[in-house]
Amino acid sequence: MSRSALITGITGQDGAYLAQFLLGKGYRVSGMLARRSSDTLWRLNELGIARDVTLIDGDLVDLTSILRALEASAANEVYNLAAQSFVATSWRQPLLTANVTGVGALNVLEAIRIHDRSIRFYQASTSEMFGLIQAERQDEGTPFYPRSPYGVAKLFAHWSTVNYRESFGMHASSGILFNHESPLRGIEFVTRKVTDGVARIKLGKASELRLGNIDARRDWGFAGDYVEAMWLMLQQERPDDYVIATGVTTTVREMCRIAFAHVGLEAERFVVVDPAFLRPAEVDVLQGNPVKARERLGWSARTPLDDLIVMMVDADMRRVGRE
Ligand code: NAP
Ligand code: G4F
Repeated sequence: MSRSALITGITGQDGAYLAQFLLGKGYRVSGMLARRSSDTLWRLNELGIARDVTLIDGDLVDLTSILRALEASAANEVYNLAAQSFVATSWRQPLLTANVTGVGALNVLEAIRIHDRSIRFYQASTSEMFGLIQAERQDEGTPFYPRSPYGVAKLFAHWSTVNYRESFGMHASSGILFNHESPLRGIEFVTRKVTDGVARIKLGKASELRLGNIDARRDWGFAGDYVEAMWLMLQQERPDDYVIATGVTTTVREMCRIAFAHVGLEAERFVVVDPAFLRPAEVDVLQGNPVKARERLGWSARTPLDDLIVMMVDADMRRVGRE
């Protein structure tokens, strides 16, 4: 019997890669499409899969639209990737973030509980929940301490997932994913902002790159590797929570150096620290411990940061060159 998956957030970075991955496994793939006025299909088009997926109108804050999407897709697996996912925006739109990123996940869980409890559920949890870190390397047992409205909303969604697993016996798993990037990353996130900026400077279309806290450290991996871990979680006999990370932490400053060096430039000559990009509260450092994922799922990150950044700079050189 062919398997069917519903992805909320299919037009986002992870949604596009996950859709491609599941199509490759022979799934029928449906995705929830929130009403937007501009072109949100660019990632699916770039991967060449826009025509291979079924798009269903719906919004995470509208429970009835999720119920309709479950019905229309006949999904056996639901991946809840939709969110207001940009941390900086969450201070400017805290209530929207709480509604979409937090309560939205509960809406999906409720829809599954009402429609068919045997549907397997994946929640896109995040290392932002660790925030002000309580252990040098964060694993599934590390206490949470979110530092943004986004982190708080994700923690609500995370515990809702655990609660529905324990209350209703649902196969609900939570992937605590550390930062993952790709050429399909949104331009507002720091890696893509840097690789796009490098391309513009190299091609003479910009003269500087303004950033915020370049001493922040992140555990960066490749999104294409991480979507496999999502799928693996739903193939396990029992639902559970897993940290997905590389285990390596790097400063924004060093990431910039890698990106500029790839096109023969020195980052220090072009990066300008601009207080406008500092956050009201910062997550200074994240470094995951993905041992459980390696041992139970057989998953580990495959793409080193240098390769990832080179892939992103090359993609942005092509894009900016075409403009
Ligand atoms: P992304 O590129 O920002 O994608 C977010 C998706 O959510 C988009 O498809 C967006 O649709 C959709 N969306 C936003 N509001 C919605 C609403 N009200 N109803 C329905 N859909 C809505 O995020 P991503 O990087 O792919 O991340 C995927 C998920 O993993 C997110 O939940 C994120 O918080 C979480 N996460 C990401 C990372 C990471 O490093 N990337 C790490 C940990 C966790 P439009 O395209 O129409 O805006
Ligand atoms: O790329 P960022 O915006 O990602 P952030 O805040 O870590 O959040 C991302 O990863 C989370 C997983 O931990 C996801 F849950 C979340 O949805 C999102 O995908 O910022 C990374 C770091 C921060 O410390 C930020 O302060 O880079 C620093 N930074 C310095 N200058 C900047 C900038 N970030 C952005 N976006 N823009 C800057 O100019």
